[in-house]
Amino acid sequence: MARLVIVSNRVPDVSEGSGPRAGGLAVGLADALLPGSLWFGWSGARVAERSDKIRSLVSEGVTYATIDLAEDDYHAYYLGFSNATLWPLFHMMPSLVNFDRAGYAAYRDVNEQFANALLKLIQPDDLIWIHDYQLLGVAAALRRFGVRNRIGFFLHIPFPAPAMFDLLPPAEELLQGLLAHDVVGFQTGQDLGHFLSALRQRDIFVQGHDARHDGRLVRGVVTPIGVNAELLNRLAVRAARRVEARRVVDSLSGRALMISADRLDYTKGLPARFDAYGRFLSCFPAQRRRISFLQVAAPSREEVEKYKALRDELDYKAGAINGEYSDFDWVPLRYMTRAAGRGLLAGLFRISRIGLVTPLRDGMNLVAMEYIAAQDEADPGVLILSCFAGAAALLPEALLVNPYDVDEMAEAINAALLMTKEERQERHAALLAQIRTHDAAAYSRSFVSVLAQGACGSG
Ligand code: ADQ
Repeated sequence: MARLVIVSNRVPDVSEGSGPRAGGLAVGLADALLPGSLWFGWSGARVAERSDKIRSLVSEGVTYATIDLAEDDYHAYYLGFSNATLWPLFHMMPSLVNFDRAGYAAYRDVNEQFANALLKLIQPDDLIWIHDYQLLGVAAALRRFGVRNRIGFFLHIPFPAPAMFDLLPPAEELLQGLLAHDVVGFQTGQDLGHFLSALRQRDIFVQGHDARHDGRLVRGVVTPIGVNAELLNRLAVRAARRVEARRVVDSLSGRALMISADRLDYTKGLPARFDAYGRFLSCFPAQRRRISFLQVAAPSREEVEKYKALRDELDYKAGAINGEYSDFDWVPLRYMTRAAGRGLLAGLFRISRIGLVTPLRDGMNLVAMEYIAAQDEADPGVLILSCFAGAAALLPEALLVNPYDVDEMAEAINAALLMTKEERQERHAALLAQIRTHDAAAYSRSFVSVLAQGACGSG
C-alpha cells in the first residue's frame, strides 16, 4: 500500500499527548495514520529568518516533520492572508475581510516553502493529502517542481458562493491552485456545488463532480469529517463521574444546564447567541430559574484585530445579562474564556440538558457531533443547531435554527427545555445513528480510497 503523507498548517502536538489541542484533525485522521505515515506542517515556532530546516520526530510509527515560520510570515501568511482574508471570506462575511497584496505574496511564498520541504520528504508512490485553506497553493507549487504523485486536498471550512469567492483579488489563481490536485474534498454538497459553479463560470469543463483542466482530471468529493462516537462516549461517561463534573451538577441545584463550547471566533455566532439567551430570559420568565447557561470559549487568534473586538463585545453582553437577571442564589450565564480539557468537556456535554451550537457559518462543527456522542441514551439532551453549520446537512433531527434569528433561537431553548423524554430519545437515536455512520474512520477511509484510485503512474 502507498504511504500516506498528510500536510496541514500545524502538526498535532505529539510531545504533550492529548491536551485540549488534540481535537479535530488528529481525531479525524487517526484511522488513516498507519505506522509508516508522514505528517508534515508548521512546528508552531517562529524564527527571525525564513529557514529550510526540517525537524522530524517519530511517535507510534508515524513521522511528524516540521518547519518553523519566519516572524514576518507568521504575520502576513498566517494572521494576514489566511486568517484575516480567506477565513472571513470563505465564511461569507465580506465586511470582515482585510486584503493586501503583501499578505498574499507571503501566502504564496509560504505555500512554496511547504512544497520545497515536501520535495525532500516524499517518494514517488506517496499519496499526498493536503488540508485546509492555509495551503491552497502547495499542490500547484509541487506540480511546478515536477511532482507527479496523486495529490488530494480537503477544505475544512465552507467554500463560498461564487459571487463571494470572486471578491478575492487572487480568486483566479487560487482556483487554479485547487485544480492542481487529483481530488478536492468538501464537507457538504453545497460546498462542492459552489466550487463546481465557480469552475463552470470560468468555462472550465465540468461533468458530474469531475473537472477536466490542462489534460488532467480533478475529482470533487463530499467526505464530511466526523468523530469517534464510541471513544467519546466512554470519555464522557468517565468524566461525568469525576469530581469536577459532580461539582458542576451540585452547583446547579436541580436546574437544567445548557452548554456551548467554541473557539472564540466571530463565525461561531456568540453575540447573537447571548442575545438569544437574553431574549429567552425576558420572554419566558417562568423558565428563568430552571436553567443555567455555560459558555466555554477558547481564546483563538488573539492577535487578529477582529477577535479582540469580539471579546470586548462578549464581555459587555455577558455582564449585561448577569446584571439584569442574576439573583442572590442564581447566575444565569457562566462565561469562561478558557479551553476545557477534552475529557472534562465531554463530561460537561453529558450532564447538559441542552447543547447550543449556533455558528453563523461553519464547515462542519465537531462540537455538535461530540455533544450527541456524549449523551446518555436513556436520558439524552437536546441539540439546538445552526442550519448554517455543515453538520446540519447530516443532523436534521436536531432543533435547527437560523443563527441570525434571535427570536427563533430563544423559542428553541424553550422548546428544548419542555421536550418530553420520549421525543428526546427519538431524536437522539436518529442523530447518533448518523454520527456513527459518518464517523472519523469513514471520513479518512472514503477520502483516501478516492485518492488511491488511479494511483501508480497516473499524474
Ligand atoms: P473549528 O472551527 O475549530 O474547526 P469545531 O469543529 O467545532 O471547530 O471544533 C474543533 C475541536 O475543538 C472540537 O474537537 C471541540 O471539542 C474543540 N473545542 C471547541 N471549543 C472548545 C473549548 N472551548 N475548549 C476545548 N475544546 C474546544 C474547523 C472548522 C469546522 C470543522 C473542523 C474539522 O471550522 O467547521 O468541523 O475544522 O473539519
